[in-house]
Amino acid sequence: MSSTSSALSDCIRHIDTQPFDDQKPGTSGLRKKVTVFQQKHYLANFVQSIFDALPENERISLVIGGDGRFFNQEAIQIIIKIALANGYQKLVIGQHGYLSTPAVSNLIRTLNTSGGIILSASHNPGGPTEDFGIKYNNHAGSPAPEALTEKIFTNSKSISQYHLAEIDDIDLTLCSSHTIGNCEIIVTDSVDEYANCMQRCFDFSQLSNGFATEQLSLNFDAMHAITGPYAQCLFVEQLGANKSSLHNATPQDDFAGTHPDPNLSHAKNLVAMQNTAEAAKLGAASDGDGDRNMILGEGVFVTPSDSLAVITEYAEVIPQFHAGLRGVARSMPTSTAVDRVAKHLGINCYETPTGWKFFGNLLDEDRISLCGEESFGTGGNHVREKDGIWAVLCWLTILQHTGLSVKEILAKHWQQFGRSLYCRHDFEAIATDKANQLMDHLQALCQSNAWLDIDSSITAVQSFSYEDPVDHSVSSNQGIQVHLQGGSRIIFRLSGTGTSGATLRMYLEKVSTNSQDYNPELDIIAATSALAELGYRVANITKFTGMKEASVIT
Ligand code: VG1
Ligand code: CO
Repeated sequence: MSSTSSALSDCIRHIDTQPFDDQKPGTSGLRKKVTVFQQKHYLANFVQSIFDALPENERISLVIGGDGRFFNQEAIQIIIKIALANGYQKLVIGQHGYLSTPAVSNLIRTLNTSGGIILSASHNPGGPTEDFGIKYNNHAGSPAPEALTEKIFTNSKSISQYHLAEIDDIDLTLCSSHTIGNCEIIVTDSVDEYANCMQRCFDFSQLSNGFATEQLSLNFDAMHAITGPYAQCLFVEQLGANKSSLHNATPQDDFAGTHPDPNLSHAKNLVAMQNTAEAAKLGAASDGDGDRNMILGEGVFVTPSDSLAVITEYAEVIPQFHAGLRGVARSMPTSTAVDRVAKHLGINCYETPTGWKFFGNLLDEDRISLCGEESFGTGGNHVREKDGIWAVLCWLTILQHTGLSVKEILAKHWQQFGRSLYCRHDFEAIATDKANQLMDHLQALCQSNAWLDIDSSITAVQSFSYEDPVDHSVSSNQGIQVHLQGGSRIIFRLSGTGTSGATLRMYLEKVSTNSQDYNPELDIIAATSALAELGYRVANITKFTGMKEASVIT
């Protein structure tokens, strides 16, 4: 416990600055190369623009933490100094500057702070020449809604001054508490509160029993990123999973030079492990900031869309949802597997634009209890972010309750609900003007009937627009949907998280009730190749981008 009694006002400086014109937050905050953030005033401008966008009564207390990537520490010290100069009364910071994204959301909610700042570029690589990011979450713990990010962007274009307290850096290595002027600065354990939250959501004594009796076993890959300490505490120390269950569990500021993206391309070692005799009942991985998850069984991969549908199907065995689900939601490109389960359960299923911020109001209003995205994101009403570790605990609970293997759970699920064969083709590093031309072409297609001539299987081409049922805000141009006979779809949208050029995403969903398609070993790329071929034709991908194939297929 330390206290600095000298008047804070003596340390406050008002620093003149010039606006940067590129601080528009994307799908999940502002993401740029580290070198961009290292420019003089760049981060400070953005942070001041956040604070200026908030009403005074929302500038009281703040949680700050990040995924530990390169520049995390420096950024936190800058944010502390700007927050002090802007009159914040309480700052809560994760020890070593570490907090996973769901842990920030949880701390905001448990400590009832006015908001939080998360430093992360999620699954993007880290290091001096790689990516960094920052985003603001509101008092509900939810990523700032569009109205607020617009305000922040507007401020960033006209900022002329920011305020900063010239104090020594705060030591983040130990949990401690400091008083500076009227502000209390607390350095808190990164895991404790989150672990308490998980205890409230799941039955830990039952799960421990599952590990003790070897009914459960786990291979978890933290991908050298933030979830290592969380996995150590929850899976090993609290649930008794074997220490050897954890892989790459020490956070590193460059993720050991890897791409901390939990999918079949980037978590290859885990996938390989799950295809051997040493496979655990459940294989899982999480991303840079701990909000994504990948679920594997013994020799089987669960698409994130199927994972959402299965968790919905078995929700009542998860203590958090024992009273049943209020409703569920998925982002528009996520497969319709969850819709079929929701229909069966007689609950609402909302379709939102891509990005977790769109689930916030639905969760706050208790219209939904569970939601997810095809991009390896699943989450519940316990926080306002997707939550990787939580999804793993959901699956462990389901495996234990049913006594079935992941493969058997999927087989049963498809038998009852049909299967959405699903994959995503990403076309990366496209020149921005070419990508925009391609999207303009698709927009034009929506306005005309020209798609009628492309293929007889197309039933409609629509630009997705969303009206939030709670605050009635409208978000238009959220992607193009090509609807096909039988409920299949092809979807196009541009990524809003990249840091160079544009990325086109083409999502393919083939809905099948043909039991031959229920083979978990089915080659999904081959099974959806006709859809892919149609997608290339509809969007004229090769003509606009020059690319004959996708950079990555997940
Ligand atoms: C991607 C995903 C989206 C997700 C977002 C943030 O956005 O598609 O579903 O919400 O990343 O996730 P985009 O605009 O690049 O498609 V994370 O784990 O990067 O915070
Ligand atoms: Co993430």
